[in-house]
Amino acid sequence: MRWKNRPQGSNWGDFGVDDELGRLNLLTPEKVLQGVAQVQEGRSFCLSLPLDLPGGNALNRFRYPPRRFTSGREGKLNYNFELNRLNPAFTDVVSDDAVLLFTQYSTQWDALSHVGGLFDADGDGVAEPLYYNGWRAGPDVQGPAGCDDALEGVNARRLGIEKMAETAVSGRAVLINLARHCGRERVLVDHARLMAICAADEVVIEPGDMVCLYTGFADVILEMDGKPDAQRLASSCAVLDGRDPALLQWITDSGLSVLIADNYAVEAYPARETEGCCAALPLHEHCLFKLGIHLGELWYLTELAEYLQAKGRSRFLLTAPPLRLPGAVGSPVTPVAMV
Ligand code: UVW
Repeated sequence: MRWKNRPQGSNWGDFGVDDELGRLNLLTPEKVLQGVAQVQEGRSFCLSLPLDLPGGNALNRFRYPPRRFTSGREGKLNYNFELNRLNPAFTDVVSDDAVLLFTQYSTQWDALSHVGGLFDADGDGVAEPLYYNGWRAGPDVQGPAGCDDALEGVNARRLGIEKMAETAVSGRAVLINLARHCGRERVLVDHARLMAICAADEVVIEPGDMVCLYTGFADVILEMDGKPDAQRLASSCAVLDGRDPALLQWITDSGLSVLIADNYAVEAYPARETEGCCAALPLHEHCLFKLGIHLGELWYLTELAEYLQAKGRSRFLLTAPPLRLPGAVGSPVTPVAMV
């Protein structure tokens, strides 16, 4: 057993001592069938931004846009490469490329190895760095040996994003349209506000549902056309109040399987100031660390939200596997909604 004590409010061990899927365990075949039942018109929506947005690194100074490049071939580049260089009889022209991609730059999933916490799980009086279900920073989520090694050697041996990909991430999803009620101002949405919006729009969430929050933030990004204004981004659109205990308890009690938004971090970041020692990202701590709830961020939900509003609906079929990229702590994703 890796731990004696589990964090208060966590579900560590409930899905098995060695579980790496968390609440994805609730995305059962029954939830897939419930999702399929939502497909009535045969329309599909792409829920990803172009992956070179937001543009620059104004949103997060440690994350850079994708860089594409190619390799050399026979003294030329392997791009628009004419195969008649190999054999004069060949008529083919080929291009290959590679990409250097920050897995959390644009539309993304956070793996459960993305955010952990300091917690004394072995009861020795000293808090250790841990992730969901007590998997350990170091042996299980391996960091580089030193700063010079930062480009190599990072490897989530446990809780890597490939575990999520292997489930295929498909089932019924529910959209909550925060933008319709909150507009484009930066609004902190707490439990009371969220429940009032769900009641007004007759949105019902059942265990295993994937929950999507439409705030309009991705529309602001698109309007900035690759040249984001950091101040405007910081003051735009709704964010969840991760410091509201009632909201966190609702996430626990609702049984939602994953939580998704079109904004930067689902929750307000930085979170409201509070006294004492605490997580800077309280909703990340609650979801990724305590409950094993994957977070989707910077999704593009606009056209789907407009469609659902026009039809008086909130539910749809969602298929959204990340890349099956072993050991990664996040992944770009091209989610597909069907209605
Ligand atoms: C932040 O870094 C604020 O959020 P995330 O890593 O989930 O994008």
